[in-house]
Amino acid sequence: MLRAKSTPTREVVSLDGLWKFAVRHEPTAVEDWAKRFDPRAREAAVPASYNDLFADQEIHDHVGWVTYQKTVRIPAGWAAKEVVIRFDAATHEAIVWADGHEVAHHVGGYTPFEAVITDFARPGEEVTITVAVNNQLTLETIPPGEISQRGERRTQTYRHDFFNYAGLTRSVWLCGVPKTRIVDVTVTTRLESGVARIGCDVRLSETAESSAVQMHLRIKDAEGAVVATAGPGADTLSLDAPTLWRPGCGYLYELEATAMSPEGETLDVYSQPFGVRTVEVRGTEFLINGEPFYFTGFGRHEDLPVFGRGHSDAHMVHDFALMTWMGANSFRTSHYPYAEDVLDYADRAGIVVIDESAAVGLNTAMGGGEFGHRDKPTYGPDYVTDATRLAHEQHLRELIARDKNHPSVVLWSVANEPDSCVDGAREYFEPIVALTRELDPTRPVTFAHVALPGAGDDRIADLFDVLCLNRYAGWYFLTGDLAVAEKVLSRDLGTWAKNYRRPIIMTEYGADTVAGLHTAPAQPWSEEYQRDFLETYHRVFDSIPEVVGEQIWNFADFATQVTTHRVDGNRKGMFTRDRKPKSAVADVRRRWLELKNRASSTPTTDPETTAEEQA
Ligand code: BDP
Repeated sequence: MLRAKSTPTREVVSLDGLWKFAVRHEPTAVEDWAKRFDPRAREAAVPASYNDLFADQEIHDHVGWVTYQKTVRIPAGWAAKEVVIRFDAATHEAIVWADGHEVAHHVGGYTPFEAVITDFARPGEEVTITVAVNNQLTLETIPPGEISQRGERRTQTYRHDFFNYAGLTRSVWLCGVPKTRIVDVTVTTRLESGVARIGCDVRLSETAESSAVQMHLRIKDAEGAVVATAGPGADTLSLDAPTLWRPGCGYLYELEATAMSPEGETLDVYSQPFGVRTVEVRGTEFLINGEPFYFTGFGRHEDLPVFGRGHSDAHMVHDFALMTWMGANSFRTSHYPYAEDVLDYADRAGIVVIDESAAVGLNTAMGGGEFGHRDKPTYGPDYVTDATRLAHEQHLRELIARDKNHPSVVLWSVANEPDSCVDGAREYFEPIVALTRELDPTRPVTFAHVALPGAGDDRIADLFDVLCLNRYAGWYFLTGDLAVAEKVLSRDLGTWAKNYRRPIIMTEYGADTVAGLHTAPAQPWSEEYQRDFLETYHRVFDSIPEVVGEQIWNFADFATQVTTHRVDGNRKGMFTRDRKPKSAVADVRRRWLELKNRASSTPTTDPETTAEEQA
């Protein structure tokens, strides 16, 4: 789905700001909420999760529907436009009404959706938008969860280890767009003998005019100079000696598509940024532009005080600045698709992204980040069913449609820590992987593997291109015993390397660390232990050539559901929740800057030669 943006033919109005907000208790019929505007309702900020905005336990813990309302004036000049409202995300389910008429219903808390509201949008006049948002997770949602009743109270349980923040967590846009318009653009790039072939698939809305539309394409370089053009009928453009998108140097071109009527009238213009780069898994190497790439960085969360999972440009800029300062070159969008603003920014910053779906918690042996006792089988009528898989597939469709054009995205992660060693796992994941490859044949596919089953027990890893492993020896087990943990980790990684002959990225490793807690000798929870823990893991990585990346869990401390093993959230951050560095930052920074220097002084393979070799 295209981003909301202004172009010569499109106008956008941001609906971010304060919206009237109310917590709803069923069984009121949901559509009744849209019938009246309550001027006395409290106000909530958008974008933000609503949970931490108020000092109100009931709102913080609410399970079910809330409503947001805003009255907006349609710009007077939009008479000839189609009016579309676009939600960058509503977590997890949303129903939208325009002046009481239902215009959209969407399930999936981290992908965008839009609705045409032209019939209710009179230029120069006001329209009231009501959005009901439901935060419930069920066995038919991704991620899954379960609802139960505790006396009068409805409660939500889920097996993933981050707080179920909800609401209008990303921007909302009102767009005035042409009726005959571009609705989708897919850019693919290929390198052949020093020339980049740019495949452009531009889709139009279906109107009486669209079959006669002529599409004109041109590519501008980063300075805005036109470097390639194509007339109607062409869907491939060429760039001689293109400047490549590289880790650390996010060079972007822009594809400008202009839809024209046969009479030469401009109907719509849309510009899509893209980068020219190759990604390939070859043997045990992960290659970007034909050069071996070693991932350094973090698993992260969209998690902030007050905002919850709400997007904030200021915090995004700051987080990227801290990551770059540390020498990180990558992160994983653990454990859901992040705001599109974040991927746009990663494209420009040259930061490499492992793009993860929201499929987390598909594992009854896990609960809130801890290994529990499996209370029921994961795959079967009581937990992950066909309905869960269908929701997962729909989510992947929306994720890949949204993120396919980002050069920063080099790898899809279809799930975090699913149950992979039991009956049903292979049957579940075979179609999931096949669908991902069909939706995007240009990127490799992975999943993040939980520590529980050993290399011998896993039933799905061979379906994937890259092994992403999450490990906690020395924390959840062998707690405090890093000497033995080192041996166990080394044996574990060595076995995976030998059995699978694929690149390994350590996508999680870390120890909860309370900032300011110091002990001698190093004890779990102290800053000294975090430092020793990471140093131990790094020694092991350096001894196993198949390890092509390390992403520490986590970039910053984050909010979780309340349990007895979390004190004010998960404390495995290298930074506190308000982004103060813990002691280990200095050591890791030294290591990553050194790895970076080593990589930039290593002679590199010519990416064009590599592309030719592949062909
Ligand atoms: C892993 C999960 C991650 C948790 C982490 C932890 O992938 O979401 O937060 O453990 O326990 O199992 O800190």
